[in-house]
Amino acid sequence: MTGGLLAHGRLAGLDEISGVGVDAARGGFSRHVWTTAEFELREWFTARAARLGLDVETDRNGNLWAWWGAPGPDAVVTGSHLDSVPGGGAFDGPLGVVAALDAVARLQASGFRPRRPLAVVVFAEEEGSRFGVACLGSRLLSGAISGDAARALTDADGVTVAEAASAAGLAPEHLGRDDEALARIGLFIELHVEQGRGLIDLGSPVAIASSILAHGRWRLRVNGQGNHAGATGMRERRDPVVAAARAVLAVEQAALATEDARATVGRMRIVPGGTNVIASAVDAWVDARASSDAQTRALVADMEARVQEVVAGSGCTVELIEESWSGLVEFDSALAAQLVGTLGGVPLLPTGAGHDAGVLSGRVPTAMVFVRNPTGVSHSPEEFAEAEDCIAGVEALESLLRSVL
Ligand code: HGY
Ligand code: MN
Ligand code: MN
Repeated sequence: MTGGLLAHGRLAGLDEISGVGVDAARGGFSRHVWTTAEFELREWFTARAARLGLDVETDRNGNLWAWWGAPGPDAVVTGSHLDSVPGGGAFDGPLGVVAALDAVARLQASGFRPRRPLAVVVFAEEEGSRFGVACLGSRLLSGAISGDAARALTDADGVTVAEAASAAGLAPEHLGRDDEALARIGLFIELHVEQGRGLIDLGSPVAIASSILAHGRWRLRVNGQGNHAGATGMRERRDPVVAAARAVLAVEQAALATEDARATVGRMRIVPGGTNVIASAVDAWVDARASSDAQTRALVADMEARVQEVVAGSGCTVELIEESWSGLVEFDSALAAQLVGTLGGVPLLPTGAGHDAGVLSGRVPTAMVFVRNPTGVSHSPEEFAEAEDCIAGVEALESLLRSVL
């Protein structure tokens, strides 16, 4: 049976989508919400689910639901996301969707009859790679972001969420908290590739999640004086790129000074961006995480103070703008213990990565299953999980679903 899930040494579903959203320039995959690649993934999911006899619907926030049985209430929901970071790996998101479909296929093949409805879900814009706010679909669904705030978000080309949602066939005025859809969820279980080295030495291909670091995204807007690269002496400049470079080092220093903290500048925009132009402004996005809400807030305050100092020293000004916030998540410990028991005592594991399961954990019973990542690398084309471990993940998910359905 397990062999039937494999194609070319990986789960067949991952194999089927391996040509979608390939990013020749960056390597890996770029599959951003409501782009050609992501529409193709939605079609693939719909066809795959239909082959299992599931009824697929799109909710008003662009999340996909494939139902086995009449929709909710008290449904068991499993799934993840299909979008990616720019140049991302094959497993972050899709593994949870493919594993969910495979687990349903196995339950069906065994003649299992669920007593509760089951849905496989695909959340929209989990990475926030297009509009900047991670887990946008689950945040909208649960009310963690308002429809108004979401509609106004823009992508790198200035397209708003409202415009993109409309082009995708949604009614943008209906984006927002969806109590009806939320009320159908009795339990959400998200399977995900591990995004660190936490499982490598634990002797188990799978683990159950215990917690997620508090984290958020901030934008540093550094303003200087646009000018001519040849005609402006080195001591006459107020160059925001130089100031931003110093700010990046200050961000690193702040994170190094906080226990178990992480801070990353992974994206910058230079305005206007010309080789012979001293820039007038720079946007630098900071992803900061730490082990409690208070520590993360303190990290950001320390970072801001350090950044202000070095930017002022460069003759520029800086503004810190919070773009999203996700408080510490501690998954329901009784539920986690129950699932650990069902799987025969697998490890409990914290993570530094955010997930739709984290967003939903404040509203519905939620748990996560992690599949071992032999290198710990993620958000990179090198992200990997062994086929046997992915199969073990499917089997674990099947057992968990069987135990709660
Ligand atoms: O950014 C995160 O932690 C997640 O992978 N979206
Ligand atoms: Mn990710
Ligand atoms: Mn993910």
